[in-house]
Amino acid sequence: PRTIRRDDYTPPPFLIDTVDLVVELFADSAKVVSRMAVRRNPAAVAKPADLVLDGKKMDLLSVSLDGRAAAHEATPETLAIRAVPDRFTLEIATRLRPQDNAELTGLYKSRDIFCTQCEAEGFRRITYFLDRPDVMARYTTRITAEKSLAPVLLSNGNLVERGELDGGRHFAVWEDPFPKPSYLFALVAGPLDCLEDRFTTRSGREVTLRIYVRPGDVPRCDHAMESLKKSMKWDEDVYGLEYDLDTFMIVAIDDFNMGAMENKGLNVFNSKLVLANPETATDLDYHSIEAVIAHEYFHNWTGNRVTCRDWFQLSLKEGLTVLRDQQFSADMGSAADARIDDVRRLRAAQFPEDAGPMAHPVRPDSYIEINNFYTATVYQKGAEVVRMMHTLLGPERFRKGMDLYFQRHDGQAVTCDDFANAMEDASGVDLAQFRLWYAQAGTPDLKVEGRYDAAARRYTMTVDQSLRRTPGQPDKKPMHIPLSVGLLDGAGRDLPLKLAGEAAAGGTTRVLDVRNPRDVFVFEDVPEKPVASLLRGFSAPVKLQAPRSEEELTFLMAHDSDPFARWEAGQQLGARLILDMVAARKAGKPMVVPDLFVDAIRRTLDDQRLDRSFIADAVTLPGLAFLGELMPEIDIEGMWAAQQRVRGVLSQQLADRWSSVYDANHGSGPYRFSPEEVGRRRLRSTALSYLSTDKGEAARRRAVEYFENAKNMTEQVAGLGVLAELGGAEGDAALGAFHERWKGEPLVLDKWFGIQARTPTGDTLQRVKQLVDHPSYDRKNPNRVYSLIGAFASGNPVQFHAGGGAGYRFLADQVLATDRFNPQVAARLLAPLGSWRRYDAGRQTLMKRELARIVAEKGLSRDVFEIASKSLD
Ligand code: B3K
Ligand code: ZN
Repeated sequence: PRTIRRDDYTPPPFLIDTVDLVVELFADSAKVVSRMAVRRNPAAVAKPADLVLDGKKMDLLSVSLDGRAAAHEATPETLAIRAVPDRFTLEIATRLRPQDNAELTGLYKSRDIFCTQCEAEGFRRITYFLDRPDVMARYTTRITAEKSLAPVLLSNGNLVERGELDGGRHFAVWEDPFPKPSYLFALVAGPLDCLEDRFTTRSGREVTLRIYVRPGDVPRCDHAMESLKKSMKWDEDVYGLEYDLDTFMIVAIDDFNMGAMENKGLNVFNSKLVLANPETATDLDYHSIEAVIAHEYFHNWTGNRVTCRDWFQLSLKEGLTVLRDQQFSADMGSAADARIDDVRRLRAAQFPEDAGPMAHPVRPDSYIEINNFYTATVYQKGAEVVRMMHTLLGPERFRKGMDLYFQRHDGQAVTCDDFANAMEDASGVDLAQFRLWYAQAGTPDLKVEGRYDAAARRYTMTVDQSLRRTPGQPDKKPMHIPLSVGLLDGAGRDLPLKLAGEAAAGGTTRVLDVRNPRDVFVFEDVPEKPVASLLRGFSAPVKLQAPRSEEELTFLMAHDSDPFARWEAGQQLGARLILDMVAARKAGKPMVVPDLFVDAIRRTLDDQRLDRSFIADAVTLPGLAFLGELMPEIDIEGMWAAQQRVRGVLSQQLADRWSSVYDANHGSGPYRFSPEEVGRRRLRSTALSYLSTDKGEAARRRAVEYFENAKNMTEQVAGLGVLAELGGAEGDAALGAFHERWKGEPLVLDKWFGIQARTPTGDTLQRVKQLVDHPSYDRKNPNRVYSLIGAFASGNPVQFHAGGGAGYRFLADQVLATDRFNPQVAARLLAPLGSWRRYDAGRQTLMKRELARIVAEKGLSRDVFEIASKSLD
């Protein structure tokens, strides 16, 4: 397979100004006629005689140029039109078989609904085209179908005509006034009901909002609709951005490779990110729906109005839009929780990626298959990069930068550099060195040491940065890192900060510009030896090392005014003692949990000033993915044993606290998705899980009671998770009852599969293998596959890495089987095998063996080949 390189970019030799599509849908095929106005691109470097279009997996029916037959030649992935004039109309007819399209890109069928997924390169499976984001055209789409099969016909833009045809067929014509790249094209047709609402923009434009779902699901759309309206309002209030069409539509689809897609005016969503009611959706589902609806809506400006020049610039739209959805979520609930959530996710998914074989810059330099680069690095780290600009510029200048970006680039396909230029020009802040964040892969290590000079009343902070090599990038340059810090006095109060050379103190939180391998910052007029609060708000995506005593960390846990840093102090302390215990265990010594940690957790539980969500966050131990990143060689059994020991000790020594938290947070009244109620439920289920660690009779009884009395899906799932881990008769009974009750609800059944796949105890692999053969399992449905195979391989490290390689073999078999029909899903499943370098020699051999077996397979997709072969490099 061919490697595509960023440096090879050249502007397209031709442009397409308009596309008129006629799509005729039938029970077993679709016919597409595309009529395009094509002209040579004046900005092109080369002037080729032929027009070469992208296209694959279709039957070509006819080609005509300006109404006459045209000389052409098709290969499996291209169509060349010979010796074309400077300006012409091209008409191409193709036939497709959507019902056989199990890749779920291009035009496919999800049960009885026709739908499309074109990002990144799916449009070329619908018709031959210049399928690249810098070719922007105005689309008109005429859809015809039998009325009884597809009563609803949708595409981008505004509905301009509809009517009846002979033979029980009907048609609809949609016109999108905004030029767009082909990846934003969408078409949906089928039996759908809709929830309708309205939104008036701040300039008075009336927008009709519609959410289309399968008949019967309309009552589960209210939360999605509320989320949409909040998003529209928020984008006006915070960024001054208004919606620009008369209708905004969302369609929920059951078979979807990822979360959702921001097609212009017609977002297509995985139904799990639309449908919700308290009986079937958890708090986490409610939260994800709100966040993803916002994310896709925000793309209308960051992605659609201003799009990417090429796919290497993917983070231009994704990093920026993730930052925007994070800001939105912070405004909708607790900002502290939201930030903790962002960081947890970054550390669990992106840090390992940055340390593994697929490590790549936020703006990658090369790829074999672009679908493999919809990664935590492009999305989550990309968002951190934009957030750092926000930190360096401050909110006002950042907003000016955004305004300038839209003013300059509305209607264009641009680069990450164009974005940084707008930020720089609007603010006057020099971002030259900062741009390295787009170019250099890897997570910087930051070492911070402080020294207090009592006589001089001076506190000196020495900051060392380093960046390890990553694939293809042996030598790294120092980065520009915004390091947000504060200093606390002995009573835990923030001290006013004055840096050497400043006339007066300014503020109690300062952002230090770290730019060199070593930087030294001197604070003056410091009255006493302070405790430093470092990386407040997680001001940069780095790994921080600071020699702080356990007492200092517990002090910060109790006093830091920055909620993120306060939570982080607890995580650092927890991680440190777990890692100490892992080392002790390895040396055959006892694992001891220091009282100081138990006391700190007790104080957190007793602290009346803290809200419940924060307490739940603060008493949750660091996860295995995060801990693993801190170890030179990941010791899964050791981490698990240590983590369980800490849980056990906290469970015993704070038993009275967990009980009272459990009892006090019972709750009453109907389900509400509010920060307070979500926090209450979270804290209560956290207490339940601590109360269940001893697996005793009382614990079992309590968990059964909790599960049986659950008043909503959040409680049911929490109870079921605890019972599944407890195992035994209670576990089996609960799983049986849950299945019996929910076997008709696919989204709920996904949770049933997922909980079993994630159970860290018992013979989980055996169970997962049996579940693959369960009548409710569907290997073609991505949600189902992720909830079983994905949850086991990525969400259950203890079991995945147990059993002498049986888990690895199982995963490889599943990847190969899935790759035959859905390469994107197969490639995503594969990722955990890539981390083999991080384990002991025995596991390395076993993991590599499976990767080698995959690479050796004939007919492998580009997707799986790229990940498997790079993982072995
Ligand atoms: N832009 C889409 C992702 C498309 C993935 C293609 N493999 C959803 C999003 O990030 O908003
Ligand atoms: Zn996105």
